[in-house]
Amino acid sequence: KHKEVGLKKSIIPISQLEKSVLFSRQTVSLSNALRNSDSGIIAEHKRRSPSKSEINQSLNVQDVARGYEDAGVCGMSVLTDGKYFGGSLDDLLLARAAVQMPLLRKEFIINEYQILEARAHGADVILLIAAILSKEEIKTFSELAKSLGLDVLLEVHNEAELHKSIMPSLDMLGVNNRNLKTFEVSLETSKSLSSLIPDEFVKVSESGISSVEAIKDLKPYGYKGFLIGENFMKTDNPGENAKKFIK
Ligand code: IGP
Repeated sequence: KHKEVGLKKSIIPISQLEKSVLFSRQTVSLSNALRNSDSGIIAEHKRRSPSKSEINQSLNVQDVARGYEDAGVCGMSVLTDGKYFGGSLDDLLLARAAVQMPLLRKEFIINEYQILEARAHGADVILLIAAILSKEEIKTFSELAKSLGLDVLLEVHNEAELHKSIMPSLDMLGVNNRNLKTFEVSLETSKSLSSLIPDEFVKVSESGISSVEAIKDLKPYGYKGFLIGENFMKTDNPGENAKKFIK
């Protein structure tokens, strides 16, 4: 049944999304997995990006997903944006069919429909990006996600975005180390914002993490999650690479 959903490129009516098999599947919490993990790795499937163009076009998303799960990561992030990252909702469906671990729909979410769509394509988590949303949107979208059993990861780049965003309907706060305007990465961003994030949220450091040392460096700042894409995906075997980050 979910095959139909994935293959249909036109907009699927909400009533259809809600009837899909995956829509009523029991979700798995990424924030809980991170709380109970020492490694805290969230591994991403990313074929290309605006900052790097080609990363890896030759891998099969289901092989990547199985490799990550076998390595013991806490969850997987699947880019569904086509324009900038070469991903699709089919990638999410395929990953869902291959693994049990929590899956994050990595997308520029700007409306409620995309959240229902995420649920119907097997996501457990959505990403909300503070830089492109108002406080009211963050509230409406995160509350909808919670009502659907999804975890919410809210992404910030600076203090102003963090202040705007903190609210009880979020599970995880992600600090993106990549400056979206210059594409420069600095782990200092995670370090400087960490003390401003209340303890009830799971802290996630995103982007530009390329070594076990970087993670060791970030842990004392309270980070429990580490989102890694390029470093894993640029190799022939992302799962093998992820293993090196997990004890
Ligand atoms: C992964 P990296 O540097 O390990 O490939 O980064 C992830 O953090 C990055 O892809 C990302 C992203 C985003 C992509 C973070 N926030 C928002 C698209 C949209």
